[in-house]
Amino acid sequence: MTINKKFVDQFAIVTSKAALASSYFVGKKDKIAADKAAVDSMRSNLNNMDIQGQIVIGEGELDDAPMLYIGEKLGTNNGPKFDIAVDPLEGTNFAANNLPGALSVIAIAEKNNLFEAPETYMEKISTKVNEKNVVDLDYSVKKNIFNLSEYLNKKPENLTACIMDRPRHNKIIKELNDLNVNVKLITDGDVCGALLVTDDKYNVDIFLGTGGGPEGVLAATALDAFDCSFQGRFLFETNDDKNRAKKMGIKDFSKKYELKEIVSGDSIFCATGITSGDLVSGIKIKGDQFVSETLVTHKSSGLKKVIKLEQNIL
Ligand code: VTB
Repeated sequence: MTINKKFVDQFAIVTSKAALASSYFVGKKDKIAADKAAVDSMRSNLNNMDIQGQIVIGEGELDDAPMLYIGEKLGTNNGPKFDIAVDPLEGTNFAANNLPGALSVIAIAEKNNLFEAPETYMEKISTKVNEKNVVDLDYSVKKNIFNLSEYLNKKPENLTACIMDRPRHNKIIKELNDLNVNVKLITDGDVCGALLVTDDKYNVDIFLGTGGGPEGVLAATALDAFDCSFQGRFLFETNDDKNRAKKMGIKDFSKKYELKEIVSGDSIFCATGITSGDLVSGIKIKGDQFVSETLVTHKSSGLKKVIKLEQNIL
């Protein structure tokens, strides 16, 4: 089964409208308002679509998220059954402070094909090389860099690794520095960070480090369409984390997930820029119209490109 291509445009419209809604709060130092605007817009537009959708990754569980909560059903109930993962505002700090890289993101797969990721941290690794045993979460940083260097025929000093700038990554960053690898530090937004391996124009060979689990699933969907590699391992630190994971059906807490275990079958990914960043430009308002840029992928048709839409502001 494949997902009809007409849904690509429909989901791109959903993320572009959510990005527009959030864009009114850019630079206003109010993360919550910027997020709420994107959530409200995304939810109402998804509800207008002829789909039987269910949120597998959203704003949290019902208790703490009245909207786009995990398990929430969306759509008119006429149409295909989809698993839906959303991050209506990825990079809340970027939007609140008018910094580059705020995105509105959605990933879709056919029902039961998208991993329901708990809201915990995930150790991640992605590269453009989709070959077994080159880069692996179980290898040391040194082994990954040497393998990648050999495979790409590039000296370590000509490789670039992208990683979030966090104290928890100090050891990895030191190892990368010792190996003379160029390090691209990002302050937030590891969905985008992971996707920088998809095209040589970004000059990133490997993305690694620990970030949000839900963000890992979103990134994995696009990486699958780009035929890049991804592995993730959840980190369950507290008993509470473990209990929630158990409820979601996770038995092995230290399992390393391969990309295909996170997303399988056909999928769609859309990421619209709220503020301009590496992947896409942000929302621009021109009179009663707005212009959006969305990175879209559709696994079965091989579509992967940035689309520019000009729509009326209603
Ligand atoms: C990432 C990143 C987000 O949170 O998942 C990160 O993609 C992880 O959490 O944009 P910490 O900030 O605790 O490291 C964000 O940076 C913010 O939601």
